[in-house]
Amino acid sequence: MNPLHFEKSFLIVLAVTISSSNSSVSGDIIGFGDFTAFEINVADSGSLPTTDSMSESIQLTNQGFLEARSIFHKVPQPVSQFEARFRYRAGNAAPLNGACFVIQNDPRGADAVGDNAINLGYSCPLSNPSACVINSVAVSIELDSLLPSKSGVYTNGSLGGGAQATSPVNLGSENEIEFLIRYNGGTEIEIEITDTVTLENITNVFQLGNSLPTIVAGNTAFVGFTASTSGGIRSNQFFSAFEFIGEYIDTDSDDDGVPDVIDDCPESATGAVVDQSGRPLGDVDSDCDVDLADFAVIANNFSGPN
Ligand SMILES: [Ca+2]
Ligand SMILES: [Ca+2]
Ligand SMILES: [Ca+2]
Ligand SMILES: [Ca+2]
Repeated sequence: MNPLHFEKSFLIVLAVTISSSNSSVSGDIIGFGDFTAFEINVADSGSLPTTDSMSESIQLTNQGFLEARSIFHKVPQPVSQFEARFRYRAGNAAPLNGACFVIQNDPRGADAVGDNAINLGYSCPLSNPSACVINSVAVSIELDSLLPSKSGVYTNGSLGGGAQATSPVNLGSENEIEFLIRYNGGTEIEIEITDTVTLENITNVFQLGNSLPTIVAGNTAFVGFTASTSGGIRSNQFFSAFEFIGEYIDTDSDDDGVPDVIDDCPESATGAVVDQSGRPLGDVDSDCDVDLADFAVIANNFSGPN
């Protein structure tokens, strides 16, 4: 159990009425183990991913045609702050093949998987919009055969733009590549990538544009990986040495008992009586306060006499 992990006592009360999923937070993930704690999803008809409980590694794509796969831990993990590590190895690196590390609260939960090829098992084409993994943040692994490989950070199942070259590290070199992903709260995420053979190393910082718990709509979320192959030259992709150390912080800026992450009015007036969304009772014009404008709406619509 992570010694940094704590829960505020009010959560025990909130758990009953607002979000029972927030009431329990799992411990850390240290390795894939025997894989029974993970859901493995295959959205193609190719040969199934191969798992090895001895080395705690999984071959998520098998050089099959248009593969789209994912693996997620079955229990949502604390994501207010976290450090994630894993090793990735690609054989037969080719364009339109790749993978993502994903944190998500998609409605499919641990069964979420996106589309194949350029969608990396995370995104989706216009023809298959429900495949996109939403309420999510992804760190991409974008392979190429001639150009430098790339890595970027994306949200809500939308890929494209923003990835940066990982040179001098080549993600498709067939060497074991170690990823270290750090999120300290706030709106930045740091990705450190190391080739464990050449020891070449690069660190990139990406802006999320919002806090990660806000993007994934929760202080807990499913964590795991997606991967794809293309219809052309196709890659093998292996994951191992997965660790996820997360911390759960349920910030409640206005102290109304509704955590910021699900509070429609995170700065409502001190002492205001609020509804389950953290909105003050009587805020009929939905601007998070209760004032004469709200009273005017009521007066205009008053239909008495009682
Ligand atoms: Ca609040
Ligand atoms: Ca509020
Ligand atoms: Ca108002
Ligand atoms: Ca107002």
